[in-house]
Amino acid sequence: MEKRVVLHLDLDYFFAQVEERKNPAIAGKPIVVCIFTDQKAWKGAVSTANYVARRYGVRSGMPVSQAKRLLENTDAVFLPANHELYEEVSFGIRTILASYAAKLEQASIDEFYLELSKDAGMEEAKEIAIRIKNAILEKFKLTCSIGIGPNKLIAKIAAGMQKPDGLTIVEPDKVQEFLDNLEVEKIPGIGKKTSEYLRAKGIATIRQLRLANFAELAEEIGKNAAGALREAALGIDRSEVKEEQQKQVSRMTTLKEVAESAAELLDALKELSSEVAQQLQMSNMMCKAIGVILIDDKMAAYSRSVTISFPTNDGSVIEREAYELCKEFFSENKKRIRRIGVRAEKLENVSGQKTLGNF
Ligand code: DCP
Ligand code: CA
Repeated sequence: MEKRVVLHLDLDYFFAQVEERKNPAIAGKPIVVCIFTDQKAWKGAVSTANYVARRYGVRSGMPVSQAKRLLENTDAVFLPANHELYEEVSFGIRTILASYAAKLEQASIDEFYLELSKDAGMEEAKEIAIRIKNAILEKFKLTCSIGIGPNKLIAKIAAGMQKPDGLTIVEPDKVQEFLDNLEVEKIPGIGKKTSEYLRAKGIATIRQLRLANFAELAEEIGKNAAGALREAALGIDRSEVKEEQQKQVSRMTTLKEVAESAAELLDALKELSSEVAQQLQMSNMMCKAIGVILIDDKMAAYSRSVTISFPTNDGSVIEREAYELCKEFFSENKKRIRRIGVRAEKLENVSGQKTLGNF
């Protein structure tokens, strides 16, 4: 097996941290980001909470009403999730990471795997991790936790070890030592059922799992599941960092003056569209959809997008569509816009396109 250096990055209490950064006045208070089904009736589920709120027992997925009870008599802040904003931040972080990795895989809105160049040693990997943490802190004022190891499994477990703002490095020859003392639940993907099953058999740590009777496990939970557990217990993971096709190209800018109509956005749209078009041309791509992101003076984000009939990487086409979207937005909303973004979506390779000439 070839030697690899894999880095896993996970943003700390992501949605809540973005909210904290947006409004520093609430930092230090318990913050609960909620997916409301009825905000007035406190109905809905907790999306995430900052670490202050977690100390009171608040967890992702919990009913909002329960979180409210746990935080009674505190100055807790409950906020509705602002997905557009988190997507935008996530995309910006992805862009930072792309410049550090030989391969980059986005595992979720706030988790990434980076494969570092083959000859990067652990020392160099550590330096890269520190630079990445600083870049994200500087640009987005956000902390993250990073794990580095010889494969994705070890990197992911390592990233969770010293949250928040952690950096954990597991040298290839320290993998077993690292795993052995951990509880079996640290293995990503172990569900409640498997964990209860293992614990009922007296298997609580990864060391105990490694030394377990696998023939017996295979008989009881199936060969595949037992095999996967065995490999994880030995720190083996052959899965690759999968670099997906870029899905979108976007550019954002902060306006010099607040805009309250599409006409006031024209100059910015022109410039952003031309930058997006250039980026598409450089990557030999066309887009089949165009979107705009509008962020108002309260930091609320709105987005609109439209699918076009022919793929394009022409700046003036992108600008025209973006302008129409902004007009539509202002006809429906009265908002004071502070930041504006143009996004090319549904990308495809120019070379991959079927043109009449191919037939
Ligand atoms: N999320 C959600 N519902 C869940 C779990 C997560 O809406 N049940 C959202 C909110 C989180 C984001 O996804 O901010 C990332 O999920 P994580 O599991 O990474 O949790 P956090 O980033 O909030 O916290 P941590 O610091 O533990 O990573
Ligand atoms: Ca996270």
